[in-house]
Amino acid sequence: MNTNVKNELLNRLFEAKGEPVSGQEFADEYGLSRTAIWKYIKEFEEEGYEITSIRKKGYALISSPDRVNSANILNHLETSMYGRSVDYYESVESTQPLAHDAAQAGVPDGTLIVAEEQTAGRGRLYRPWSSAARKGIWMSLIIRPTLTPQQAPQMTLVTAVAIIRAIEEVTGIEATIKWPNDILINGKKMTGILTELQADPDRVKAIIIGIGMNVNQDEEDFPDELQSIATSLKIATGQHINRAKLIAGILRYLEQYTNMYEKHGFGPIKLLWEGYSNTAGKRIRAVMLNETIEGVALGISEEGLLELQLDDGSVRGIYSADIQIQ
Ligand code: BTX
Repeated sequence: MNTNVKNELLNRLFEAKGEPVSGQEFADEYGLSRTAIWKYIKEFEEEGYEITSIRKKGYALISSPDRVNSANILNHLETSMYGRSVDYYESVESTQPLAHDAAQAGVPDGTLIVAEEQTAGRGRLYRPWSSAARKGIWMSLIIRPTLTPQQAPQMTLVTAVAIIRAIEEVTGIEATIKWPNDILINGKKMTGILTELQADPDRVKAIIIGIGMNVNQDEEDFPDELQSIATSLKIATGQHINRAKLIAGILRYLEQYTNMYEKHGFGPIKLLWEGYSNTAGKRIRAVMLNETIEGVALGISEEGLLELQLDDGSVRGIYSADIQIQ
């Protein structure tokens, strides 16, 4: 089966917005038989698409299933680069290593690896990330911005702001950011971000942005150990959310803010970020690999470090830590 032709046929059906697409014309264009087209249509129906066949006119798309495949994302996509190329999987161990391999193989800027389910999703320090089938957004975006390796970690903060804006747009909910990589709703973790880098000493080759977002889980969908600390958009809104639309929104804001970061540096992002942070001004404990310190969070620096005022009055910039708000 030719996946590209199949994807293209699905894209045409979406673009036609319910109007018929001629099977004959599509078959001629790609040098296929009409039977081959008919087989693709049958496959789409098995995947949950409702398609009607209109005599002498062709095939029309009536409705699409709740999937985060390329066609569903493209249907909402308004970016110029991000998400224009999508590798979609039903189930993977983790999208992150697939994205690393794809980046090394030279895929274009903005290529998205997305899966309905991860069986071994991971967070920072290889902690497990629960990624239930068809309930969330489990994706890794490969970007190639003109940034130095030192500027790359701030992409976590750029991504956090983009996600908050997209959530607000699609659901009306205002989430908050817990430095560095958590998005919270009502104090519970709703999204995690994992930013990884492929670089030469002086040049970024690719940044892999892993996003794990709880979207349509009910409380009982989370494993026991997460039920008291995790939440989803469905729990917060009481509504089923269109994941493909949300992905398209995230990609649009992310493309816009990454461009802004490349052109104008971290200043404008820092301002946006501080508006959504739930950390500034609070007394926190920062747990790092080899030490734990306490103090009052002042904000973030131009480099994206969390600035913590310790009890002796001195200020420490923290690169990476788990934060507990006291
Ligand atoms: P993190 O290290 O900040 O968070 C990991 C911790 O979060 C876990 O130890 C657990 O306590 C908690 N946790 C696990 N799963 C969930 C969940 N679904 N909701 C809320 N809390 C949870 C955060 O790391 C970064 C996560 C990135 C995940 C994406 S998904 C796409 C890509 N592929 C992949 O394997 N990882 C990234």
